[in-house]
This record gives sequence, structure tokens and C-alpha cells, in this order.
Amino acid sequence: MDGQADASLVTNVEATAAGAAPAVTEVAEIRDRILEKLKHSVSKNVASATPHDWFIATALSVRDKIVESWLNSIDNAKKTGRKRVYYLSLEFLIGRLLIDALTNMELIDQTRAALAELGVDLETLREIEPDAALGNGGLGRLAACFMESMATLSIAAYGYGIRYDHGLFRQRIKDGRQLEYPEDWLSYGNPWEFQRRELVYGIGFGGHIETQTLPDGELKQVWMPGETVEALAYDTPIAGWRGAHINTLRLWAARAADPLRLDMFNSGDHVGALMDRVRAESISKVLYPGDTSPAGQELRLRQEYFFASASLQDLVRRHLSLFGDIRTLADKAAIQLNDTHPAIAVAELMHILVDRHDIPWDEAWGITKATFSYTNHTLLPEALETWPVPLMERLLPRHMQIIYLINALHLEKVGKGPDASGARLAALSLIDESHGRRVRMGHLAFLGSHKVNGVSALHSDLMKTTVFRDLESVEPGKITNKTNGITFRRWLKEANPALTSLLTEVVGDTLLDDATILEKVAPYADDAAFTERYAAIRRANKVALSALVRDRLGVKLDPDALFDVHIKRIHEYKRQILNILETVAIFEEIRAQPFREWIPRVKIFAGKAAASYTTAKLIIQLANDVGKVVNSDPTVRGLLKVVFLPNYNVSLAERIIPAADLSEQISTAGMEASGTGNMKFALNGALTIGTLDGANVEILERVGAPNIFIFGLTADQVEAKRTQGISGQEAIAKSQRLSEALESIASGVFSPEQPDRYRPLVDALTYNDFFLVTADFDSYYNMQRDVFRRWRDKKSWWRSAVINTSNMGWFSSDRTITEYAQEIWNVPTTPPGRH
Ligand code: F58
Repeated sequence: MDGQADASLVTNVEATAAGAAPAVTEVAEIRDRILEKLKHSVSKNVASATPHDWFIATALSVRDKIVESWLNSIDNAKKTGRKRVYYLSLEFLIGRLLIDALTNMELIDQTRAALAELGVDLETLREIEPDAALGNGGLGRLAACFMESMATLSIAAYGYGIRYDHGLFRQRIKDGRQLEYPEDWLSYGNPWEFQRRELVYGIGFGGHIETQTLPDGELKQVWMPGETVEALAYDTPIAGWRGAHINTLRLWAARAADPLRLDMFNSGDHVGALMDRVRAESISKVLYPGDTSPAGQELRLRQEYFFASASLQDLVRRHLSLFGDIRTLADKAAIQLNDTHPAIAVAELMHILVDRHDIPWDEAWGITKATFSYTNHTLLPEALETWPVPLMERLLPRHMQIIYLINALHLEKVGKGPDASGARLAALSLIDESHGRRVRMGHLAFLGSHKVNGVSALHSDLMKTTVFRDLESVEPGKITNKTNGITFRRWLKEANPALTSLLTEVVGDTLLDDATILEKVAPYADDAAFTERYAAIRRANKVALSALVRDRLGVKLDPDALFDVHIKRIHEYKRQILNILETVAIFEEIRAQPFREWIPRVKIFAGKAAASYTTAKLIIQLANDVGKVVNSDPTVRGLLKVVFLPNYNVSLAERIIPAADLSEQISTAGMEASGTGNMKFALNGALTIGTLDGANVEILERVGAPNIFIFGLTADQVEAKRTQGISGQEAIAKSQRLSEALESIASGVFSPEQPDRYRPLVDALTYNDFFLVTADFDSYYNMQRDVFRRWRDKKSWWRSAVINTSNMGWFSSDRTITEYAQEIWNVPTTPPGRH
């Protein structure tokens, strides 16, 4: 079959797409297990069970299977004494687990059939599960994909994070505006987790340091915290593909050491008696507490230290109980810092080694560096964490002392080098003196690690020439690249089962074991029978998404229109506004020339803006306002629709991505570290319109220029342009379309009730266009016309779509994790299916 489209196979797709019927005995066994759970764990019978009860019973029945394999995995790691990987991340954007668990345990068809026998629809249960939204966006989702791939590759790994009571806020759109509500994923309980009551760690804050003199005359620093909070462990098993290996996601919840102050309570101060408890438990209350206030900043630092310290205490305890000697830590543990949020762990490990285990400083520093590695996810200066020295000194006095000493020794070393100018030392220092004294967490993570990585080739290169230029010159070769990836189990099989069946017929059923075999699909790009079926699957997904849009927004979509999709966090650098401007320009043109042959098109937006990010929230409102006007304009006749789907999350992404024709990846070049949505879309066959930014560059390399729509300034050009000034006036003056689109927004065409609502957005683009929207507008607009031309030529469109899918195997997170394992962690991997 290699290289040749096999026509007989393609005509047979229907017969095998449904898969072989699951064995009757297995189905009966699963049905009985679910019934048993329903009765003894949920305490309901068939007649009284609600859909939620069925969900819990089904989750518990698959969980039992997972647990068997989990205990084996833990035993096996112990027996083999192999090195463990610890992935420290303040975010794990997991999404729903039921379908994922069933898929990875290869129980999905049997369970669907078993539930059907009981009159229950698995899809209904799927929708009942709340999304575990313990993350903001790409960084958190990457951590979730990595956990799955580490299990798939049988790496003995733990994810460590925080068990937030409330994950990312629930977004509602009212009158076009974003409103934030607390999210409540634990309100019905969580069937996946196990509290480990025996594991409780004390986490200190504040207090003072006492200096003791040891018998040999050496001084020892002893931290006496003023406050101690307890960290409680909750474990969730993470199943890898085919269930051969299961890892643990251990999330920490905060609890006060004392449930209440009994003396205060008895004296009548019932609220005051709970104050300490409220203060302690606020640490794991919400994901990313607003940090615009000093109290919010302090809470964020408390979260970071709380989870870093609990995780390190836990892994050091495990290491000592298994291997007995703290000095071998780096041989048996690799700790990955997911961005700088856990970077305080570097100082914490030094504190544990030096203060608790009396390891000499230099040796402790050697162990620390050999154990840690650090992933950077952004070059945006405002996103690079720094903490005010006074805050750090008050909350973590011993850690501040340790950071000062790390810094002193580091600067002493570089001071002996050839260039030891004041400016260079200031740039290399762990302490930024330019805006009050602040600790640079990126520097701490860099110095405390043996490897530092970016998340796409371009991003890793830019790290070396921008924020980490000076540090890279001190330790050349430390920065490496690990281009992000995505798990195909969730983003192909679970999100798009019909496409997966079609692809599996061509490449065989080991597709999810080794995604690179997708290459075998390439020859089918020219096979009409195949592309027809591929297109039919897309259409069915679009029909399903249209039903969802109708239900949620009351807007009717034409499934034959081009679905042009822009879903991700709302941020100026991601340039949703560039997309809106093109929408407005086309809207004006349709109204001016209604007789032209317009391509019916639907612009789909979704995404959340940080609660305090005023401009991003205004962009959301603009998208909604434009939708309101465009969708109801009689001249437009439905040829252009604009929808903003509220409350974007992992589950919604799973519905939208398989229905997308065009994927918008249009960030200002040099600003999107990688992107992973871009990979999910291309895998599912959407064509990308994008800038040469992040992983788009590598997608282009793999799919080839004819199969992707690249436009706009390059990262170098962006840098050069910015040095000439960032006013948009010149670009606007040159482009009539752009100036008209801006004018209609500024004059209130989309906000007649408040005509100047968008004046601030238009003014920013005109005078202070840092993200170079105006500079890229014409190039984007023209590329969108190329998209139209290509869409008219359906054969060519579907050819490109198939070529995209067939070249996405490399973007599997199994490949990314294999690279981390070999080049950073030094741990073995076992590919799935080879057990
Ligand atoms: C994202 N970062 C990058 N940060 O923007 C994206 O290009 C990349 O693909 C992804 O990481 C994975 O490497 C990101 O998602 C955050 O969400 C921050 C978390 C802390 C608060 C501010 C946002």
C-alpha cells in the first residue's frame, strides 16, 4: 500500500469504520461492574439513578481497572529502582477524564455497549463531567498532554501541582461583555482522585532565622517560620495509551494546622476563630488570584512556595526511603520546572540539602543544578516573574538569604571573566535593581538548572538573543529547544473519532502508538474517493458544531460555509483584532457590492481574557458587537456570520477544532512562544493562516508552503520596525480598506448606543501599535483572499487538508517527551505497544 492509494480499501472504509463489535462477555462484565458501583458506591438502583449517578458509577468502574495497572506501575518503578521525573507545574489543564480514561484503557466501545444495554448514552455522561480547568491556557494544557505522554512512554513520573477549589473562571457574555464567575468543578465530588491522608507536609512562612554555631565552629542558619500551613495530597491516576503504565498527578490542597481557634470561638468571636483557617486555605482556593493588589501578589507567591515545598519534601522523602542517600538525588530524580512559577524550588532544595541534611554548599549546588531543568514559555517582559525583595524577605527569609548567596557566588565568578562591566553584572544579577529591588525568577531557574529549553525552534533561538542573552554567554549551550507537542489520543481519537477511523484504515491501528505513520496518508491526498470521505467527516463535524452554536447562541450557521476559527486566550499579541478588522472590511465590501460572488464564511471566536485586562475585554466586546450587526444585516444575507462562543475550555476546543476549515494563528511574529492549538487544527485538517511565529514555522517546514497561508512581518522585521516607531498612521494612510474599517469601528457602526466605545482601541492602533496590527493588515487581508480562491477549488483545498494531517505526526507529544527524556532527564522510554 505504501505510496499507492488503494481504491478497494477506500471503498471499504464504511464497513470497518464502525469497528468490530465488542465481545459479548466483556460487555456483560462491564455492565455488571457499573451496576455494582451504582449500587454500592453511589447507593442508587437503576430506577432512581440520575445521569450524574451513572457518570460516577461508570467512572468508578473504569477507575478500578486503572488502579490495578497503577499499583503495578508503582511497584515496577520501585523494583527497577529507575529514575523518576517530577513535573512541577502550577497548572494542569486536564479537561474531562471519562472518555480519555476509557480510550486509553481501550474500553470505550465495550463501555458504550454496556451502557446502551442499560438504556444510558455514553455521550450524555461525557457532557456531564465538569472540565478540570486547573490552568489558563497553553502552558497548562501542555502539562496535561505531557502527563499523558509520559505515562504512554512508561516514564515513572509524577506531576505536582495545586488542587484549586476553583479553576479558571467561568465566562459568561452579557450584552457582549465578559463576566467572570467562580468555577466549581468539585461541587459534585471528583471520582478520579484519592486523598492520601497519611501524607501531610508542613509549609512554613515568615518568622526569623537563628544562627547556630556547630561544634566544628561552622555557622548554621536555622529558619524558624512564624506560620505553618499543611499541604494535603490528592492523587489522580493518569493512564497512558493502552493502559500499560499509569502515573500519578499529585495535587496539594492547603489546610490550617488547627481547624479553629477554640478559645476565640468560645469567647464568642465565631468569625475571628476561623481567620487562620481562611488565610491558610486561601492558598489553594483559586487558580491565578488577581495580582494587581499587593495582597494578590503575596497570595501568588504563597501558592508558589506552598506547592514547591510540598513537592520537594515529598520527593526527597521518597528518594530517601528508596535509596537512602540524599547525595544520589540527581541520579534518581529529574525535576522539570514548568515556567518560573515553581522556580522557588531551587532555593527550597538548597534549604533542604544545606540546612536539613548538612550538605556543604558547593556540593548542594551541584546536586541542585544536576536535578533541575527549566522550560520557558514566554519572552514577554511583563510575563517574566520578579518578586519584590521586601516581600520575599518577609515571607521566606531563609530563601532570600540563600538567593543572595547564590547570586554573590555567581557574580563573583562572572566578575572574573573578560567582560565584567557594571552593566553586564547588573543584567546577570538575580536581583533587578531597576524598578525597586526584585528577585528575577527566570534567572534563578536558569542558574539552578542544567538545561533550559524553549518550546519551538524560533522561540529557543530568540531566548538566546533576548532575555537570556547574558546568561547564555556565561553558560553557552545550556539553552536547548524542545518543540511542543500534543497528545493524539485526545486531540485526534477522542475529539474526532470518525477521522481517526478513516486514517486508521489507511495506516493501520498502530496510529496512536506511533503517530509518524500518518505519513502513509499523504498519497491519498490525490485520491478522490478518500478526500470525499475526509470532507464528509468534516461536514458532519460542522453540522454538529452548528447545532451547538444554535443551542448556545441562537445563531444559525451554514455548514457549507468556510469555518474560519480563532480560539485561544484573548491577548493583544494574539491579534484577534486583526481578524476582526478583516471581518469588518469584508462586511463593508459585501454591503457595497452585494452582487459579487462572496464565499459564505463563518468567523468563530472563543477565548477568555484575564479579569483585569481591560483591552482584551474590550476586544471580546467588539467581536460580539460586530457579530450582532453583521449577523442581522439583511444585505449580508448570511454570507458572513460572526460568533463568539462563551466559556472556552478544553471540551469546547474538542468540539470546535474538528469542525474548523481555517485555523487562525496570527500573532505578532516573535511573540507566541510556540502555540499548540496550531498543531491540533492542522492534525484535524484545518489549513493554517498564520505568521512566521512559534511552531507555525515548523508546521510550514513540514506541510510545505503550498499547504499553509503564511503572511506578515517576520520576527526580525518586527524588531526592526519597532525601532523605527510603532505608530500605525503610515500603514493606515496607505490602506483605504484599513482606514475605512477603523473608521467604522471608531464612529460607532457596531456600538450605536455608545459610539465612542471603541475609540481607545482605534487610538491605540493609530498611535501606539506595539503589536503591529496595522503593519500586517494588508498582507493578512490579501492572504485571506488567497484562502477564498483556494476554497473555491475544493479539490486543491482537500488535498492540502490531507497533506496537513499526514505531516502532523512529528507534533505528537510522545516525540517531545522522548526528546526531554533523552536529552534533559536521562531516563529510559518504552514506546507503547512494546510491553
Ligand atoms: C503558552 N503560555 C505560550 N502562559 O503562550 C504558548 O505559545 C505555548 O505554546 C504554551 O505556553 C505552551 O508552551 C501560557 O499559556 C500562561 O498561561 C501564563 C500562566 C501564568 C499566568 C499568565 C499566563
